[in-house]
Amino acid sequence: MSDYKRILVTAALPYANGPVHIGHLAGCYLPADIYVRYQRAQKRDVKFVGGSDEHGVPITIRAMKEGITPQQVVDKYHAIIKESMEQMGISFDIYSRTSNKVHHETSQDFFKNLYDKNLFEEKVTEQFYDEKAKTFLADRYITGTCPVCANPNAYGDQCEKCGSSLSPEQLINPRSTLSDAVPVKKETKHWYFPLQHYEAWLKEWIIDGHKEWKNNVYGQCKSWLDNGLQSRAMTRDSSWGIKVPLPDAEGKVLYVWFDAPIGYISATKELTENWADYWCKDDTKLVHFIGKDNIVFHCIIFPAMLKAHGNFVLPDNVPANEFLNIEGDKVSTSRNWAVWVHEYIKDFPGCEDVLRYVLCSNAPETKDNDFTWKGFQDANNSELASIFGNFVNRTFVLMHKLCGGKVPKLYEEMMDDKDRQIIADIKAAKEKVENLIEQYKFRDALFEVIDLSRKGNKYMQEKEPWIVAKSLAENADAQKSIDNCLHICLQLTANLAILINPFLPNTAKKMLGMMKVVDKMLEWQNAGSINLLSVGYSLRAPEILFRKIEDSEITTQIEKLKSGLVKPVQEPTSDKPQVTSDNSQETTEEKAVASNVKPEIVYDDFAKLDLKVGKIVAAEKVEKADKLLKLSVDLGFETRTIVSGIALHFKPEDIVGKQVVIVANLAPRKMRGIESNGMILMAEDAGGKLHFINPEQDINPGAGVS
Ligand code: B3M
Ligand code: ZN
Repeated sequence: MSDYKRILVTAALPYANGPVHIGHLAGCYLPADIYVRYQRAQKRDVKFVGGSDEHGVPITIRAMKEGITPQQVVDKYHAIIKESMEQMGISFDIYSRTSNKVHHETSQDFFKNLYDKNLFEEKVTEQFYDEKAKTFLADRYITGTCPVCANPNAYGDQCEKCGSSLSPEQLINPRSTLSDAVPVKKETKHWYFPLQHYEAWLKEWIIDGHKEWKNNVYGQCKSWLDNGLQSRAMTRDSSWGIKVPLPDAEGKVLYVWFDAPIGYISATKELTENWADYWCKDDTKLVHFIGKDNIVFHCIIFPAMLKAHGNFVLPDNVPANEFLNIEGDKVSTSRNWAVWVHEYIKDFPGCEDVLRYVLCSNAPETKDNDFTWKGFQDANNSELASIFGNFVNRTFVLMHKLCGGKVPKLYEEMMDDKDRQIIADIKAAKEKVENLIEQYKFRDALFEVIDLSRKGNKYMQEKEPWIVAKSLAENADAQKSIDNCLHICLQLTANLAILINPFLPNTAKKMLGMMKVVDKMLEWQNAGSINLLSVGYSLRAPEILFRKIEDSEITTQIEKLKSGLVKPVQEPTSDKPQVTSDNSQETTEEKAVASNVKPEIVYDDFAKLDLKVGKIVAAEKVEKADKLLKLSVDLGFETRTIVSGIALHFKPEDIVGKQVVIVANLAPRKMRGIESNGMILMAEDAGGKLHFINPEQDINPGAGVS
């Protein structure tokens, strides 16, 4: 660390297409937060940046599913995610979002920089196009059979079953995930970043230069590099995203994986005017915390981009975690097999640190790991509460009972080997925890903290001050022995507060309250000292640090999980975008609530409707029919006759000139001898009054509605 002047920590930007679950926390947010809190306690110059990833296919798919705009999707989920992060104590210095102006500009400048240096290859290729949905099918909009493992649901960019990285052309029997249509090939131009030009440099930088990276990270990089790199398109055909800043790039946006990591730079710009110190000076230590599915982007593609740009530092480390499974099964947001953070906070108020503890002590640091509710309960009841909490509580209770509620004196001349050993243990714990955190081994580091409290319990058990107290009358040294034990236990408690602080900040805060000391005590340099609490200082009554978690609470959670009742704010979404429509998490209860909704249809059903904007150019009453009006509707390419049952609501002369939405491909139907060719869409308000559905402002008749 000594070679660095400042540390910049990033945590992957979650897609703002759904709430966060505990797998996200365990994967990168919690380890990043622990690291940052520790660095802050070391009084090092550290900044922690993050934010929502608001572009790309995951967002547009979510918008389609919820029937809202991509902007509405990101506004909604950004707010939810940000709140969950705050509640869990993930202490970002800034939690930004990639829809911000500064980010659009920063990404476009970055692109222009590479473009002006002639680093992109401009290629016109044939890409899959969905003629029904009238759109190119990038990445996850296309599925088919994996050529490697025959998984029938591989995506256009990756097979999630065997992990192969794919291009859409490689898929056997490709299908559009939008309409299920068989896509056709159509020409389109894109800008490709020739990763192969950076292969030799990447090998030198990672394979030779970063042997200290975690095995899972180093191994994945090596296998990518051994397989050889290829040019990768850095633009997409889409209407949602950052516009390609070139004159001939209508309808093209930056590839989400081009802009998202630049989001770290934009967020730093927003955070501080000294952002360039963090990004451009060699004595910055840049650390990216991510989940394993993001390794290639952070270790290969983004560094190659940074290298190509030339002005930026490269990551010193990318400590990626593996995945956290739930009750033995892979997290699946579409099946709602997940523990949602905002749900947890509601169900276990005040127990944020317990979740932090469980996720860290069981973190998937080297391999996938399993979260079980039973394990959660055990970790709380038999580690946190009965080891750590118990030690602190006993120390306080005995100090009040046997030492008058004040920090007793330490009689050095009476110290024995046990006293000296526990003091040595305190000093050793500091070193161990510190080394482990610096090596991103948070699990082991946390174990050392708990282990120190375990040693505290053992020490107290051996010293038995409550037994010694019985001999106070006949033994002149009894009080001194009690005082020594409790003096040491109190100093140990103060040390525990410092050591636990990066992991369980709320607990550390509570402990400060009990000891009546200020935040400053938590500075890391204070750890290892046994002079943290002054003799004679009176302390508060103990507070219970960890309440017991009851069996019934666990049963409830397991039932919730199994019955799919743990419902995120909307239909859950995937961190890895799921493109198939999947409503399996909808429970009977929810169906009943939504019973005024017609039975579900698939996109194909919807795609059969041809909805168009029309303009009413003439209207008259139909003879002998109170309710009917005969309308002439201009559709741009033709004028239609449509008979509509709206005569009780509108006068013919009032509606001429109005724009309406019609179903243009409804089979003709005769009413009162007049052939009606279509149907006008109307909304009915609570009072039964009808309203036209029309565009916000007049547009050309014939415009499609979808
Ligand atoms: N949003 C992918 C993910 O959530 C992506 C991370 C971006 S980090 C720059 O898996
Ligand atoms: Zn496969």
